[in-house]
Amino acid sequence: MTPIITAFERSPDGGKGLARDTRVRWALEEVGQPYEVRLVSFAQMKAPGHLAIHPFGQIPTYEEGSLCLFETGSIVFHLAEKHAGLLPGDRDARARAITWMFAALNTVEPPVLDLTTARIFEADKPWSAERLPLVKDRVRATLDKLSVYLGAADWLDGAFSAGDLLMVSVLLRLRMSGILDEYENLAAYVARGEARPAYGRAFAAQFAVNAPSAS
Ligand code: GTB
Repeated sequence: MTPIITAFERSPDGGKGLARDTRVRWALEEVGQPYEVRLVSFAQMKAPGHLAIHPFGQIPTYEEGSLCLFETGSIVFHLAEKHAGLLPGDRDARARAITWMFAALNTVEPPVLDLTTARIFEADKPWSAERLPLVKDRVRATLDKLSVYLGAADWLDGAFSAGDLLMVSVLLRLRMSGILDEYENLAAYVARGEARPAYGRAFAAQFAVNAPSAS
C-alpha cells in the first residue's frame, strides 16, 4: 500500500525545503518507501476534509490505509519503527536515537522557531531590534551545547538515525540567519545530512512543486 502524505500546494519558502513535509519525504526516501503526495491549499487545510485527519489544520499528514497520522515527529517515528534504516536494532541505542528525535523537536526547535518569528513576522514591530539579539542568544545557548556534544562526530549517536534526520532538518532553518555558520561542526553536520542521497531526492521532490519557476 502506497502511503499518501500532504504538503503545501505552494510552500511560502519558495522551495527551500523548510516546510515539514520535507522531513517526512526524507524519512520515506531513507527507508525506500515510495509515496504519493496530496497538495493542499491553505483553504483546504482548514476545511473539514483535512481537519478530519489533522485536527490543527496543518501539513504534513500521513495516510496508510485506515491509519491517519499527523505531527511530523510521530510520522517519522512510525516510519522508523516500520522500516529498517532509521533506528538502531540495539535497544539502548534505539532509545538514545529516539531521545535525539525529542531533543530536536522539543529542545532545539522552539528557540529556532522563535528566531524565525522574530526575523520574519515581527521585523516591522517597533521593539523588534531590541528583541532580536535576545532571541538569537537563546538559539546560541542551545547550539553551544549541541556543538560541544557533537564534537568531531559525524552523527549524534553512532550511525545516522531518525534523531539526526530531525536535528539536521531543524538546524537547516537557521542557515539564512547566519547563526549556523558560527558553529563549524554543526554546519558540517548539516552539510552531511544534505549530502545524503535520500535528502537530495526529498529536496528535489518538494522543489519541483515549490520552486518559483514551478507552474
Ligand atoms: N507540530 C507540527 C508538526 O511537527 O507536524 C507542526 C506542523 C506545522 O507547523 N505545519 C505548518 C503548517 O501547516 C507547515 S511547516 N502551517 C500552516 C498553518 O498552520 O496554517 C511550517 C513552515 C511553513 C513555512 C515555512 N517556510 O516558508 O519556511 C517553514 C515552515
